[in-house]
Amino acid sequence: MSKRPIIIEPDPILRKKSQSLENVDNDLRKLLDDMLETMYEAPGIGLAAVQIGILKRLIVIDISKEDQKKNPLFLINPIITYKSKNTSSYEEGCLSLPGHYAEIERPSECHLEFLDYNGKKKKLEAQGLLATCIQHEVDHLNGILFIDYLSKLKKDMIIKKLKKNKKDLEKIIL
Ligand code: GNR
Ligand code: NI
Repeated sequence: MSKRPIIIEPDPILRKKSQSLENVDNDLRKLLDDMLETMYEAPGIGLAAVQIGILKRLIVIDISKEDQKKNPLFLINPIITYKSKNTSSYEEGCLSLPGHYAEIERPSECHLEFLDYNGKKKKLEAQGLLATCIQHEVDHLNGILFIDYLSKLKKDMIIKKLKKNKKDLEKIIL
């Protein structure tokens, strides 16, 4: 397994739509293993392949607490088949928006169909943090970030700060 660099906003790759997978083979599983290591190292509770620059419909999630047994979830070609009318709000973060957090309201429950690590078709009914995380990650596959749900003013302010961080970093490297 190897850790890969995470792409930070603003970057046009994060706005592209990811493509479905045709089959699940060992190369794909190697990529999923790299995604999981990258997520654990970050650390984060979810990661979409686009965040390491790969436009494929792949997600890894693990919402287990630090003192709990790891519980990785691999989602290939996920499709949300149901979103509840009820909503709930969580303070969201994103590894592609380091240092920025915001309360985001989303359906509190969702149902999902996907292929698992072995390419087997699975269904999942999610609530709470898992439902929020799944929706955040599926958004990534469609080029959507959580800041897209904020006012234009708040969103522009966050993008401006991230841009400045990138510029300042360039100066240090050059
Ligand atoms: O690590 C993460 N935490 C998080 C918290 C609330 C809602 C969603 C998330 S996902 C995020 C990691 C990430 O950027 N995934 O794309
Ligand atoms: Ni994210």
